[in-house]
Amino acid sequence: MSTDRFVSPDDIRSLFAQAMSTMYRTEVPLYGTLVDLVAEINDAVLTAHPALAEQLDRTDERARLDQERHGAIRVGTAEELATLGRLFALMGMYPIGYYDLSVAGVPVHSTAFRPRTAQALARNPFRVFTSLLRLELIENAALREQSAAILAQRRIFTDTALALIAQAEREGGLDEADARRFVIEALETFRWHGDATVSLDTYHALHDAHRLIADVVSFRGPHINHLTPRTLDIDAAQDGMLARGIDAKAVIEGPPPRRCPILLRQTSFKALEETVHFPSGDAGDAGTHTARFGEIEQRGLALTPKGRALYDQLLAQARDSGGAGSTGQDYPTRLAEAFIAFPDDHDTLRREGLGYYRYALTDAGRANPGAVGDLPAEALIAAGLASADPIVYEDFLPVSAAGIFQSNLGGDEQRAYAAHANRDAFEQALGMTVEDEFAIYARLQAESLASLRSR
Ligand code: OOG
Ligand code: NI
Repeated sequence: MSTDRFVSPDDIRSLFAQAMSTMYRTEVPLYGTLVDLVAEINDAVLTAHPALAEQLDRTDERARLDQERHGAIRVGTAEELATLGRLFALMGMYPIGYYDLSVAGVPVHSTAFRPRTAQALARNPFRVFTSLLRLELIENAALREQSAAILAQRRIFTDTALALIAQAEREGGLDEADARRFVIEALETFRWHGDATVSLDTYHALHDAHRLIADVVSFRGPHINHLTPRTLDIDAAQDGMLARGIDAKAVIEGPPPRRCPILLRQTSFKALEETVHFPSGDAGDAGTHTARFGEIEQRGLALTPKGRALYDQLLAQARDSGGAGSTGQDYPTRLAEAFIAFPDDHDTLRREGLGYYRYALTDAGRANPGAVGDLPAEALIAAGLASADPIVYEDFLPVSAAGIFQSNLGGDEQRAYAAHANRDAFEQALGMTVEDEFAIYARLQAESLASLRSR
């Protein structure tokens, strides 16, 4: 049976990412400024560092760089989350990783929907950080019930989107015309609504319980709250934002600047205060809401569990020293000092098993299969017969995500919930299990090692 009549999920994802970017540029013009800034910086970095440009060519990251984005949304019910899971599956995006943000005072738990094979990631790595509101963490029972009742009323997907999802599941895909319709219909779920569904009084009550609850419960849909282009130099991006007078977050989240970038570094501009219409009284009320922002990220080496444990330990050390968390003028210094203990050259990172690498034969290796034989990878690298390039981190960091949430909730609210990780409940709501990110990186590395011998 031929499946040619169906558009590949990778193509649907690319179309969707492009459509989302175009929509958000119109909705939040400052996001367009960030995209332009990042394009300028990336051009300059690639010109100044030909070796990096070659590495990105080898790892298929260069072509995707201009298109690369992540976004984030927050939903209110299990049904919404489960339907999103089905919608993203049509675009080849699957739930990877479980993030408990209650520890950071944000009443949600989350996953990232993203592609997971080397080929799909090379085509377009679009990812959406997706959070589910945890009503059970609201203390006020009446407010909890009111929120649940409001959420039960809303329909965040169009009828056509739902019909196309069901059709694709039944038939195994979407043809070109249906794929285009699906992208247009799916986009509706992520659109901003300037009119709330609750009265201004209700909005204030929700807001007093937690700003994020108001954000999820008061609107017709889970508006995309930011989109993030990927830069090759986040320090330059941060300087560029400040130079343009953009109200950037005070500190860059994640590891300090390094020669060999690891994991993820992020900065953002603070959420905009937007006018919202509330349907109270006869004419309604005007109010404001802060939710939508823009972010820039720099991605580096994906760490193994061993490397990640070291990262978590050093980050905690930097944040705890002086008891000042990530605030305080001296935080960048504390961070840099703590991370002296994290090796910063790829040979050491690789040999100590701290990160994942993609192995490939060099021209010399391809020309000389006899010499390659069964030699271990490290011996091939030493002999110039193979290369090892960092596998890029495709996921998120809970401490950083909490910092991004906090700086964008408007105000400096800090609320503590005890740790409430509940992966089982999240998976049950989603109707799928979330995949382990490390298993995916390990598989990508193993595939590349196998390819050294497949001749
Ligand atoms: C998500 C914040 C997390 C990131 O890049 O860590 C995030 C949100 O505010 O909904 O996007
Ligand atoms: Ni983000």
